[in-house]
Amino acid sequence: MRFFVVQLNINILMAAKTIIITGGAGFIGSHVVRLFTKKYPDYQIINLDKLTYAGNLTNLSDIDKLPNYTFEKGDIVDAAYVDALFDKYKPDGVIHLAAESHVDRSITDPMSFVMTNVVGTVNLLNAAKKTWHGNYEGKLFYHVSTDEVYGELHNPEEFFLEDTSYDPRSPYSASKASSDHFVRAYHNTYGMPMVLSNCSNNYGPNHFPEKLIPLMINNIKNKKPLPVYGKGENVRDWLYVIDHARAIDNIFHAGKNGETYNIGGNNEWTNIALVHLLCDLMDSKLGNEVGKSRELITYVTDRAGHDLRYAIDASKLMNEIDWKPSVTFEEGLAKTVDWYLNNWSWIENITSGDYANYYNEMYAQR
Ligand code: NAD
Ligand code: TDX
Repeated sequence: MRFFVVQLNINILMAAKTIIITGGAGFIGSHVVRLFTKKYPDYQIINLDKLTYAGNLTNLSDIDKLPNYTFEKGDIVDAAYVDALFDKYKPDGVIHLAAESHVDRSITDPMSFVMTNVVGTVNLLNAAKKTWHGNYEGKLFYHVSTDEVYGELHNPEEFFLEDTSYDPRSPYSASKASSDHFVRAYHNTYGMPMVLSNCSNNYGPNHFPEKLIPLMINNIKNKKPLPVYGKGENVRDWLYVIDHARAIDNIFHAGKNGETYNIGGNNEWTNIALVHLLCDLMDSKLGNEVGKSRELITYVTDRAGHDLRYAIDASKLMNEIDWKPSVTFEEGLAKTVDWYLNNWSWIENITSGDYANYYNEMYAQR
């Protein structure tokens, strides 16, 4: 019976569809847009992105000529704009990734996180509600969230489960937790069909170089200090970004209405062990003397309110929906380092701000 229901959902959702993917020019969003445009040629994929400092259309330069791909530059905080966009495309599905995503920025500027992550999400929910107008057949609002909403773990035996109580401890995680609550509230109050996933730390190509792994790769290459916060003992559970995109695909098509799914790599590393690994990998790729890059490690003042450990139990997703990571951490990290070294202009353009030119050349005249 359960198999029949899942199969029915897949069939309904595989028919030609229009899907608005928000934040599709960002790190994870660009991998989701690529997967959906290539795997589902019958779907029309609308990428709605404001192109903040973190949005970069060169992430999608290999697929942006596909006939089922459209880019719309816009701000989810602008309710009138969002309403008009939904009216124009009348989407069947929304996959919502747009967000302010960097914890350190949320500490210095919490309000931009409230605006995009909370107000922006509610604007999207309202637009979907108006467009679908109670006719929810074949419709779905997919909200992409984070493991940080669950707070931090101290007991090494403990993992975040879908029913772990929320305990956000940074302005970023508080804004994501709030948006999660709104999505569930719209499901409960208005019957909005939704699924939600909470994923652990992603890594891979196109990761913005303010985040730990690409920042370290960039600094190692440029022989700059490697800033490790505090004692480097904080633990993160790392997942290859393409495996997150695959999980989103499977949950979008086979997830149960109203349900939450945790996504994680079962792959915990202290920050210092990970930085050591990256130093050694980069030294071998760059032909450096063994141990050379470790000399760049510099312990710096800890992040305020730094969460100690995140660790996801993804067994619900693995058991109820067919998904498991496709690469080991060793493979994924080697692919990631190779991608950065082979696409060094990507990181150079970002650090010099040149990537905005791509938008100006490709879209601004249209
Ligand atoms: P990112 O910062 O790389 O990309 C965010 C994208 O959203 C950018 O393209 C940006 O231009 C766009 N955006 C920001 N504000 C906008 C606005 N007001 N209107 C329209 N577009 C806007 O983020 P990411 O790391 O790819 O994360 C994507 C989503 O996944 C976020 O919701 C984040 O909370 C969640 N998430 C991230 C991770 C991770 O490890 N990176 C893990 C779990 C969940
Ligand atoms: O320079 C650094 N030095 C350092 O020690 C940076 C940038 C980070 N760190 C530490 C802080 C964290 O313990 O490394 C760890 C990872 O830091 P980030 O890459 O900033 O990620 P994190 O704070 O764990 O949040 C990430 O995972 C969950 C994403 O940025 C979020 O968007 C996602 O929701």
